[in-house]
Amino acid sequence: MRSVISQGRAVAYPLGMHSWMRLLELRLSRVFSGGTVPSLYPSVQGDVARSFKGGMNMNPIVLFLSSLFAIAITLAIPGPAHCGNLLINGNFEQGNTGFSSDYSFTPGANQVAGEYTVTTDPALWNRDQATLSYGDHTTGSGRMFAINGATSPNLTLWSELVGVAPNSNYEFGGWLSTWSWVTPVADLSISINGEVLGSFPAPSATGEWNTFSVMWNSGSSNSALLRITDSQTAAGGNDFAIDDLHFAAVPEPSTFVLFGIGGIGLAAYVWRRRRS
Ligand SMILES: [Ca+2]
Ligand SMILES: [Ca+2]
Repeated sequence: MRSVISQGRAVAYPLGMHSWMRLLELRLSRVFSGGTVPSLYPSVQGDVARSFKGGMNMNPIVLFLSSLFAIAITLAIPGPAHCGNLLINGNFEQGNTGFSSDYSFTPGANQVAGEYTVTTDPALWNRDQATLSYGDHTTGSGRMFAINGATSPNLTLWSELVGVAPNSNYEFGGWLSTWSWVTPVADLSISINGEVLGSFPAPSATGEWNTFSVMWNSGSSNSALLRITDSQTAAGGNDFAIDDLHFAAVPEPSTFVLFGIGGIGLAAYVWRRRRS
């Protein structure tokens, strides 16, 4: 055992529990103390300097092993914390697959509201003079989901059912553009399991890709029915495209902390090795 003296009290740590743990404890104790933390930045600087010095004075093998341990614990955390995009075809590069829609799939020329296609360029699908020619969001030459907004409200234009872990946080988002200079623009509504989580108007400028996203906690759910609707019902205008949809778990803050501790420890180990 060795002790670290800080702020007038001594704290004993087992060998191998290096000073980064002390820094974490200081930060968390202040966060949860409920009091204000005046002049936080100079305080953090001081703590980091002391902790870094403590880490440097450790046996490098112990520092290396404890860093690996922190990273291993992080990677071993069960659940969805390390999953990427859970959608099958969020970038639409596979074409008209992986999702459901109440709209009519119309791979030929579009002329009326309520139709969609998956295309590399809206101008290849809708030949109106008001339609802009431009590329998808993924690469500029890939595919996008192009929609001529329906006149019936709240039809599902895109949906997918995804399995989730209960009591976990997820982010659902994507990119949205307008392909006709005729107004009004579309107004997307995002819902999961019937709960509306956000509304996003399409860009007023044609051919620009704007991002949108919502956060969601799964609660007791084992699945998420992701749904995008358009609350704009105008036939003229209301022409838009979406691309690069993503639905992914949001890692817990504790995951970031553990991973950060491991990463910093490994960096300190490498630094120490180069100096010796
Ligand atoms: Ca794409
Ligand atoms: Ca239209």
